Amino acid sequence: ARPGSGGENSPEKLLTPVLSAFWDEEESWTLKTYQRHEGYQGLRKALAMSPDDLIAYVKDSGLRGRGGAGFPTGMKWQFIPQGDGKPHYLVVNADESEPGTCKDIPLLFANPHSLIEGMIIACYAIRSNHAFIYLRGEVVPVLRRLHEAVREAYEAGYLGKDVLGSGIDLDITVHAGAGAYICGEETALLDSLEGRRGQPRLRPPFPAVAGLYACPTVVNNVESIASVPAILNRGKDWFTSMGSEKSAGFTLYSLSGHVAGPGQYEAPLGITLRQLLDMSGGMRPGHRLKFWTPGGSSTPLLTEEHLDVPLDYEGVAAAGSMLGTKALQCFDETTCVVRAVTRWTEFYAHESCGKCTPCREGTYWLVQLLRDIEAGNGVMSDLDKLNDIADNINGKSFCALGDGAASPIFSSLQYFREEYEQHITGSGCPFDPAKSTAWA
Ligand code: L3W
Ligand code: SF4
Repeated sequence: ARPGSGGENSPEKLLTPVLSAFWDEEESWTLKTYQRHEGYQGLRKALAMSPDDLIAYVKDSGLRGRGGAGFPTGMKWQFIPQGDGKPHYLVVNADESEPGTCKDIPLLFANPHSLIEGMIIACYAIRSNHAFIYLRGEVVPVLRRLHEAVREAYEAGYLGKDVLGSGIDLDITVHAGAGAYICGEETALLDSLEGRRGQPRLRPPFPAVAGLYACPTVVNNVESIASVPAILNRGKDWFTSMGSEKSAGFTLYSLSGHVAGPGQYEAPLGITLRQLLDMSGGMRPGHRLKFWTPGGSSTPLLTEEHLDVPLDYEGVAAAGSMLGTKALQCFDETTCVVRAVTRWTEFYAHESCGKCTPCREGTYWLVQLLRDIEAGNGVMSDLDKLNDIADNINGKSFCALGDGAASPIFSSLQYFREEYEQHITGSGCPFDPAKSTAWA
C-alpha cells in the first residue's frame, strides 16, 4: 500500500523501500525476480570477508533486532563461542503472532529470498551448517512459498554442499509451528522445535550459549536477517545514513486499524506516526486518532499527543512505551478503550502457557474484572484491583508475555481512567458498537 502522487515535497519521499521495493512486481517471490534486484550480491561480498570481519561489519552497521527488543544483531552473533567443537545453529523466529504485528508474513510471502540470503550470510558468520525457519503454522501459503524458495536456493547452489564454491555446507529446514503465541518467545520456540511443549526456559543461559539441542544458537527475527544482504551490498555507511545514531537504518512499519491507507511502509527509524499518516491518507475520513500502539499490544498505548514521537528505540522509550515490532494500530474516537483492552487481555489469558502463577492466574483475573467493568457490573475499587494485579504480573512473571499483558492495563488507566469510570457510573459501555468498526 503505497498510495500517492509523488512530488518533491511529498511526505512519500520519506519512504525507503528496500525489502518491499519490488513486492508489487509479478512473481516477486521467485529467485529470478530477486536476482534482478541485487539478489545474492550481498552474499558474494560476505563470502569475500572472514567470518569475524563480517560480524564486526554487521555490528558497525548498527542493525538492531526487529522482533521487538532491539538487541544489536552483530553483538548477538559475536556471542557465539568459536572453536568450541559444538554445532552452531541459526534459528529464524517467523512465529509472528503479536496482535497487530503483520510485517514478517508479508515479507516472507513477497520476498522470501531476502531471508534465505540473509540466513546464509549469518550462518557463514557464526560458522553454522544448519539453520531453521520456525514459521507460524497457520500461514500455509507462506509455508509453501518458503519451501519453494528454499528448493530454488538449493538448485542454484546457494544451499547444500560447498555453497558457491566456498567450501561451506549449509542446510535450511522450514518448520511450521502449531499456533501458540508463546512459541514466539525464543526459548519456548527452541523447546517446540526440539519436539516438546513450547514453554519458556530460564535465561541465562541465553540461546547464544545453550540454545537448540543445548548448542550455541542465534535466534533472530525475520526482518532482522532479511535486512542483512542490503547492508552488505550497499554498505554499512548507506545503512547508518538512515535513522539515528542508536537506531540506524530502514524498517517496516505496519499501519493498521482506523486508517485510510493500511499496509507496510518502509522508512527510516525515527520517522513519526504523523508523517506516516500524512503519507498514507490519514485516519479514516471524518475521524481523529484516539490511541495507538507503537509495536503491537504488548507495548504501552500512546495517544494523539504522541503523534510527533520519533519512532525509534530511544524516542518511543522516552514517551513511556516501546518501539516493539512497529505495529502501529490506530484507533479512532469511536473505539471503547475498555473493550479494546479487554480483547487484548483475553488474548493474553488464552495464550498464557501456564508455567508461572502471576501470569497464569493474573491474566485470568484481569479478564474477569474487565468483562465486569465493560458490561457495567464493575465498582470503583476494581480500578485499583486492575492496577494491583497488573503490578503483580509485571516484572514478576517468567517471560515477556506477562509484562506484555500488563502494558495495556497500565497505559489505558493512565490515559483513559475517566472512560473506565464512565463504564462504572453509567452502567456500561458509552460507545455504540454499531458505529465502531474496530471489532467487526
Ligand atoms: C546473550 C545476553 N544474549 C539478551 C538476547 C536474547 C534475545 C535478545 C533480546 O522479548 C520483546 C518483548 C516483547 N547474552 C543477552 C542476550 N540477549 N541479553 O537478546 O532479549 P530480551 O530479553 O531483551 O527480549 P525478548 O525476550 O526476546 C522480545 C516484545 O518483544 N514484543 C513482542 C514481540 C512479538 C513478536 C512477534 O509476534 N513476532 O515479535 C513486542 O513488542 O514484549 O519485550 O534474543 O537472547 N546477556
Ligand atoms: Fe508462561 Fe505467562 Fe509465565 Fe510466560 S509469563 S512463562 S507465558 S505463564
